[in-house]
Amino acid sequence: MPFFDEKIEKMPRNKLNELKLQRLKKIVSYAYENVAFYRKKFKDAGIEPDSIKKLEDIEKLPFTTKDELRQNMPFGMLALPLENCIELHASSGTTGTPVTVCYTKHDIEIWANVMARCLSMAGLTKKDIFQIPIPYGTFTGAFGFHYGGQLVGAMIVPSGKTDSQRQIQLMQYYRTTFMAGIASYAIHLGQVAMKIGIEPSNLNVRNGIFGAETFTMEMKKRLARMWDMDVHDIYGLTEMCGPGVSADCDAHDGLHLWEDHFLPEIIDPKTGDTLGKEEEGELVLTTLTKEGMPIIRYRTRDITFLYDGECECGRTHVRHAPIKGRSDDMIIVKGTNLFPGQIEDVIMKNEHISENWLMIIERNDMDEITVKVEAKKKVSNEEAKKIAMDLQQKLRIATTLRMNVEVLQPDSLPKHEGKAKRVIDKRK
Ligand code: DLL
Repeated sequence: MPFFDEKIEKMPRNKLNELKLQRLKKIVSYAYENVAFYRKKFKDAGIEPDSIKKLEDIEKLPFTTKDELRQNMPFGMLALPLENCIELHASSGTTGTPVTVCYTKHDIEIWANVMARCLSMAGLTKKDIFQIPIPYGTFTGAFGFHYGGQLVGAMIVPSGKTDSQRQIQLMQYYRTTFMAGIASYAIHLGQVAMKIGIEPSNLNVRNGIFGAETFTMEMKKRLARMWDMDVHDIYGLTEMCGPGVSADCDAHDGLHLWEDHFLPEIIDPKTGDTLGKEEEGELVLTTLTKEGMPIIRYRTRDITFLYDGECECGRTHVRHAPIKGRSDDMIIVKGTNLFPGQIEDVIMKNEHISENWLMIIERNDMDEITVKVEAKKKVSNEEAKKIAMDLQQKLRIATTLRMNVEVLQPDSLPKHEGKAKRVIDKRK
């Protein structure tokens, strides 16, 4: 494999734990000494950096939340004078003030390194023509794939924000073999290709790596079929670096999380208590090597679980299940917890329905959910009714909730070029 750091990726567990502890001690002292926010927070909690003697001592440290980062934006969380940073990126800000992260040269090098690991684990080589149809901007997506792809040595096609039809033309022209991006956008691209008479599976793309939003197993299968390609899942967030925290190998059995740079924990989102292996909860991450903006015990809000055990690829870094959703995406309807992914799973299993869907929740006398889907082909009222009844029944079995289902004609719902918005909660 062209970019495979065997010494790190297959490091025996005891060695990896030693390295993590050594780095944890260092980053906690570094944050304490250089970031006023952490100094105050640790002092308020009665913690000194040398309270960290073993890995479990991390539980003594307070969490960092997105709101706290926001209160200190844009540059209040830096551990170094701004002149030491060479680039910034920001979260999309869909839920409030964007979180800005500043990178030193070293931070960018580490980001490129973990991205290169993810990409080559997914099969990228220097022989690939690697198209990146993600806007290049403050969003971390495009630059992360770009830096990692460069390190692997692939030929990058930085197609960025180019319109969808042209993305397909570029794929045809350059004979793109590998693409990155957001899963729902890759589906959209496939549909655009078909509209202009090109079967996506007849293009040269044989591998894709997607993330930035929850995408279910059924969505992965659809993407794989549509493009006749292998589909990999990549996870990350601006606060850590961007994409590159974890990705799945060819075993497709969970995502390997690069523990030499990010320390994961799973907590109960309600109580903050640490949970054990294979217990589902909120992922909490600590940066172990960040210079510009170290973050200690960051509450990601992403729901997953961790599991050990040897992976057939030989990598030793812990795996996590695909992200189930965000704890703040979890909707409570009629007292039942519901994740949009549960709906998507049912919808994707229905071969008459396209990948674009929308859920609207209203409160009349009671909570009422309406799921709107698009038929793949034009349908009569009779056919639409039949599909709707079938979906309604399956959604009820999967979620225990009764939902209204509307089957619309193709292309009726809004399209998304970035992260898809699936839920409109009118009760708020
Ligand atoms: O979305 C980074 C990224 C770009 C990852 C491209 C992968 C590919 P943010 O905009 O800060 O960064 O959003 C981070 O997106 O906390 C998750 O809720 C969600 N997310 C990211 N990757 C996945 C994934 C980028 N593979 C937030 N599966 C995270 C599910 C994901 N959700």
